[in-house]
Amino acid sequence: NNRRLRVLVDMDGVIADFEGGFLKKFKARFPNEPFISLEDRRGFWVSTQYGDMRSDLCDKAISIWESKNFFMDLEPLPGGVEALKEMSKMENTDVFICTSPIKHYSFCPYEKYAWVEKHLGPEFLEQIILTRDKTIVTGDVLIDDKPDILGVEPNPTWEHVLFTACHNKHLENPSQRRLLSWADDWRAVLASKRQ
Ligand code: BVP
Repeated sequence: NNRRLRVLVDMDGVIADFEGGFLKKFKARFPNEPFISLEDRRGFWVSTQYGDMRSDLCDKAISIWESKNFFMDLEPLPGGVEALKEMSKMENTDVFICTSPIKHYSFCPYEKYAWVEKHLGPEFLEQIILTRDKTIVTGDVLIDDKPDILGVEPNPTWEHVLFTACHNKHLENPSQRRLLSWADDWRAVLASKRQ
């Protein structure tokens, strides 16, 4: 089998710490408001869980990631940058960062490019796919922390491997493979797709 392997890797929650960055900036900007600890996070949408706690907290949460420097300031998640650099050097392997920007476009798309250049290097700018619909992107595997990845294509080419995050760790779906972190065996996941 001499076909190249195409790996799609999500950004927020997989290589960049969206949840940690959000909580830190939410507490700093709204020190007198209640917040949800990472331990208590449930559901992919932060805004939904904050809105369920108190309706006005939905817009307050959204204001955090719509602010300048939110995406730029996200810390890399442990091992993510190293894993992407290593897989990009593997033979017959193409790695793309596949990430959905928010619709408030003033800062997010620019800062995602700047983050990749800063943490992965300028050569990785060639590998960025910004899309709100990941189902139309072809690949062998998509490593993503969002449990349900839907779009216009009912049968995406990729296998979605769920990357464990605070909001999805309690979900049980035997038909979905997981990577528990970048310390987990991502090399075996790639190897399984080369068969
Ligand atoms: O740009 C990120 C943050 C944003 O959605 C995008 C998710 O991209 P992927 O990780 O799927 O590539 N986002 C937005 C909201 C609420 C919007 Br209203 C949210 O609660 N969580 C979240 O991640």
